[in-house]
Amino acid sequence: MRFLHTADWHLGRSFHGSSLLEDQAHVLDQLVDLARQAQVDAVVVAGDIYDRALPPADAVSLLGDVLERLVAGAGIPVLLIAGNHDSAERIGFAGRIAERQGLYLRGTLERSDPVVLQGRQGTTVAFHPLPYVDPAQARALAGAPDGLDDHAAAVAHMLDRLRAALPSVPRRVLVGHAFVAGGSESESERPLAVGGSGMVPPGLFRGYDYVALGHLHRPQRAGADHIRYSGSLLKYSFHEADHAKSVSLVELADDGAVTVTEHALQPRRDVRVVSGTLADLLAGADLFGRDDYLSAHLTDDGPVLDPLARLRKVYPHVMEVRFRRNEQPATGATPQADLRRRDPAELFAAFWQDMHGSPLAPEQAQVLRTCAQAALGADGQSVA
Ligand SMILES: [Mn+2]
Repeated sequence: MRFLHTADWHLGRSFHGSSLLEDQAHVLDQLVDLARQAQVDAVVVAGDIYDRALPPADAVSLLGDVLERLVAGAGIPVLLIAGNHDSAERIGFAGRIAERQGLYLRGTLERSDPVVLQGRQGTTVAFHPLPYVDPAQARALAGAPDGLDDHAAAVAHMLDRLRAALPSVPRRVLVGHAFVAGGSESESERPLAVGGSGMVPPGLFRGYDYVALGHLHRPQRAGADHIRYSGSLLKYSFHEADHAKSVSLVELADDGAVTVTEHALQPRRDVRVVSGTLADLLAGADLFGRDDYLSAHLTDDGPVLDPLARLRKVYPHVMEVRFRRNEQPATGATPQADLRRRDPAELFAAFWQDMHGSPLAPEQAQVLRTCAQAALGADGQSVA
């Protein structure tokens, strides 16, 4: 059995106010091509299909188009589950009808029957869909025991339900959306629990040959080599600039042996952090990939006028500007007490020293004294 494991598409997401739909369509084209060329037996999408419960219409159209190409066009079964960003009911809409065509949509937690698929090489695999488990929804299920207070207890209960519905199939894959302990977080994930981690221990997943996870946006293992996150489709924050986004091609042999190959996705525009003085960047210091989504970290010491608009003339997709000088640790030169009694020019000089790590130049100090005297009356009180 050979299948593609992907997750966290977040269709309809925007990046610093700019729609990513074309970027998402661009990498989904690659995913469809890979599924066809590798002749996979299935594609599993482990949640966070959309970025929000009520996705924009063009995001719904994109998903419809991709599913049509995979399921109807290439005859590849697709299994989708809801993540914490999705509306469980909307993802599962018309699921029992779609299943007849090879499209398996699992949103809410009621159903526990697996999706049993036959590989081209003959291996039969039971895929267990485990959409994002909200503890309150798990408690509301018929027959739920007491004590489903956190994610670990709720997921453990849901896995018991799935195992109870197990057919006599030797190979099993779990498709889930959860924060499994041992994984590392990124900035663009929405935390699952307020005031707690929402984590579940990897030991809960015993008995599965492979666990196809969604939620964490960096491709990674979680506690064991066969318990894995495929990572998101794209970099959804500048903190992910160093991630290599990919989809996982999973080969599951008759004897349960698993081989995973990560296939890189080539984004339409990369997400990068560039740094230098404004003059250097405007002069084209980083022209390679000038169309990428950029976070510009300016290293200028002096004042910089309207840097975002000026940078955009060279780099059309600069999304933010930061100043490296603001990131210096305070030197402690600014006096903490009796600020009202200090001379404003002296106070500013101390503040400058604190921010820059070097004193004001004599001519700067002179300009400052002149300004302070103009702003303050002869008696030292403000005239403004
Ligand atoms: Mn996500």
